[in-house]
Amino acid sequence: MSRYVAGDLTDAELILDRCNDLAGISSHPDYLERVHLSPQHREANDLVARWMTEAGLTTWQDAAGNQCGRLEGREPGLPALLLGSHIDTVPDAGRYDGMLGVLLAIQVVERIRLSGVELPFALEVVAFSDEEGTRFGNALLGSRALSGTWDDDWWKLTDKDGITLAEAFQDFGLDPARVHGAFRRPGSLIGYLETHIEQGPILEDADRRLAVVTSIAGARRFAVTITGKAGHAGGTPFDRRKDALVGASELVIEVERLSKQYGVIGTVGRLQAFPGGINVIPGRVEFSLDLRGEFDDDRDECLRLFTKAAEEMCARRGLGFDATEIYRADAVMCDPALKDAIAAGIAATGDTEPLAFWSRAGHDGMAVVNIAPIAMLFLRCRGGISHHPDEAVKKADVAAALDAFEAAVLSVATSR
Ligand code: HGY
Ligand code: MN
Ligand code: MN
Repeated sequence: MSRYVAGDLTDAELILDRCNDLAGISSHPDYLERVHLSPQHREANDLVARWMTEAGLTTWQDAAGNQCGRLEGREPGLPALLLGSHIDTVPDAGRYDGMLGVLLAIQVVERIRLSGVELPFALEVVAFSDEEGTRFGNALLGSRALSGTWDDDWWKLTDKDGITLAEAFQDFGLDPARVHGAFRRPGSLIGYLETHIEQGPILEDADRRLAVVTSIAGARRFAVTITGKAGHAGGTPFDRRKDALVGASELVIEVERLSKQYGVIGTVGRLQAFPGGINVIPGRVEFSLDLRGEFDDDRDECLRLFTKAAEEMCARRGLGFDATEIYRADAVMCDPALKDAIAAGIAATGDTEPLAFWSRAGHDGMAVVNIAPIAMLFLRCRGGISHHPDEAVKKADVAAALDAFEAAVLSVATSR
């Protein structure tokens, strides 16, 4: 079923070289950042489209800026098995988060095309345009358009320069009024498979290459504001201060404490004190809250307790508290039959009892699940490091993931 020959690393080398090519497309000269609807997004889409064409796919960019490609099955017009991942990044990103899954999917489609196998479905590859939500705070914008869960309220979202999502769409050459054209009606896709680095240490700690993903954590993101009163850092006695930063600091510690107590994962990734003078008591603090968990109930209970703690702290310190939700994607289960195909794929590389665990990271499958069953293949990344330039993978693991993913696709075909 698989052409896997230990040491057959040529395809893996090509994928890693292409990850390096994409890593060179950044809005910053000294670190990798490529955000939704940016000139760098355009350049990356064009490069991925070229690779898709070379692999024998017909290509198009959909109405939401996702770069797509298609290889027909044994007859034209069949529903498709969708493969892919995302090509946008976080700030100062690694070069494999998302990109590896897109390039590996292209390589699998080319392998199957060259093998002459005629599948009972078409194969499509998608490079989703905005899984991270780096530019506008809300995430999964490309996959939510594709899966018909777009909300027109998002058009007024703004980036750090005050550009709205609608303006960014138009600047990119897209028509906001046509975004719903990206919607893939149910029935046009038989499923979605994504390969992604684990972005955690479980595989490396277990000395395994690959794993089956059982579910994807549900996440909620908030913009939190603590308001106090700016004042003189010298003349203001402590019993008369309304120090927004000291109050916010209590809450940052509380996020970690509640997370550990409830087995969820809370992170404050961004915090800014205003007015920001070295000799001025901060009158306002804005910080982000990312709260996620395997089970939505645990996450939401943690959120309730965080809010309660915030209100109690603010009453005690004479501060104000506001939390605005900017993103929500609830936990999703992977499809049992597609999980079996992923496990069969991993077995084709010799691992007949693969690890299976939930993804602590979010993925586009959280949106695609609205129109098709989903499954994911994880591969090991060094030290579990991700969302950092030290993100790294082994060539042999990429070779194994490529073979497992190819075998998983073929397994879907034989089970239909
Ligand atoms: O935040 C996440 O888990 C994903 O990397 N966007
Ligand atoms: Mn990521
Ligand atoms: Mn990712």
